[in-house]
Amino acid sequence: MQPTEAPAFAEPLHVGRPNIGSPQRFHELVDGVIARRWLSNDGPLVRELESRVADSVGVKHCVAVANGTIALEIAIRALGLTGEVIVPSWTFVATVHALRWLGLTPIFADIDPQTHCLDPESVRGRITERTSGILAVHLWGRAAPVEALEQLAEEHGLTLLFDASHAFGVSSGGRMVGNFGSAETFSFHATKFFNTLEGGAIVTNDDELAARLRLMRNFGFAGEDNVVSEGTNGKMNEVCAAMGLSNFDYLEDVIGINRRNYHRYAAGIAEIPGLSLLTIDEHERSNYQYVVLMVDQLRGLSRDAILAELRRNNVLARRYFWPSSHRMEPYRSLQPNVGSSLPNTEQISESVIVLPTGTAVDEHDIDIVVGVIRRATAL
Ligand code: T4K
Repeated sequence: MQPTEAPAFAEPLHVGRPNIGSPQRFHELVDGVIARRWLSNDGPLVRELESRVADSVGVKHCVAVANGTIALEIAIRALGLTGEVIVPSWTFVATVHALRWLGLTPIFADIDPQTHCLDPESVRGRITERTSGILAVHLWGRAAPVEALEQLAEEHGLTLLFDASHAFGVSSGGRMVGNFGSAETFSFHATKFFNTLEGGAIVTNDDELAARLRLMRNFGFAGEDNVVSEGTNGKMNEVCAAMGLSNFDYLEDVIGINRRNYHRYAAGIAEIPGLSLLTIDEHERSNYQYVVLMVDQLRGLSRDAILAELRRNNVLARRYFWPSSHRMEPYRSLQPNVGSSLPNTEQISESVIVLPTGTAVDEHDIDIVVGVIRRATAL
């Protein structure tokens, strides 16, 4: 495209444009919140949302919280992790920050380049006497290798926690994500396919752990004047729960649109040499919320040149999660040479572009985006 040419889109096309099920239902629910004057702290809408999430995942307990990061922090604390915890660098930095925030040492393991999730063999090689747990991520909503990680954790007496921020509504081996490890955490941030404005949840089948999580979410209060444990403020408020409930009935519609979008992209991208989409296992349930384009730099294509061309055309694609966490502070300074032991992470982080999808994007938009990409690869 010549610099003088008009962009393909007059308005920006975002990755992470929120899906909003029913504004009318949201307003009705918020009216109820105001009328009741119960705005936060275990309110009726939060409880209803918790039971809907738990039912849909088929898990015993759901503890709704203010965001996905505090979900991780509370879960890590409640599980009593200490010392070193093995984690992928190839994730949103919140996963790693949650460990560091609590004074733990993140130990980076490499990923499988086919799935972008932790490679169990790389995890095995990082286990020491200081390791207390594994924090695995179901990246892009594709389940991590849960069986292999569960086996590894059992073999070495480690706690296994999953950051399932991307994987609400996803299954692995026919079981819903939310049922693996000691606990799993979700993010319901505005940019997730299911959002509560800001929000998140911890799910578990462990009764005692669930009780601890509930206490910690609310400063450790077990009654009006009775603090029985350490705690923080992780509470979800009622307006966030109202957004979640008003979106809940549209979950399958949103997934259907994401699925349609994914296949439209896949068909277009398949015709462009050197490009591919991260595949989705169609035998499992998926939320199709991230469309991840892989650029084969070995064929002389430049990820950043394609991205620049997309952006010039108002397609605000993202380089998630570049640079990888180990190349961000404070990890870059603390472990400056760790990159050499993470070859797949290093390679993948240079080749990914995340494309816009969700209810704000239709098939016509996708054809235009694919056209921009095709032209960019020919430049
Ligand atoms: N673990 C993993 C694996 C995660 O991916 C995340 C969060 C977490 C843990 C932590 O969960 P939370 O504490 O966030 O609940 C975003 C989100 O802030 C973050 O939630 C998400 N992952 C991450 C993948 O992406 P940014 O900085 O890229 O988001 P932002 O605000 O730039 O928005 C992205 C795009 O979406 C923009 O181009 C504009 C559009 N947008 C955004 C918002 C907020 C809208 O159109 N409307 C909006 O309201 O991090």
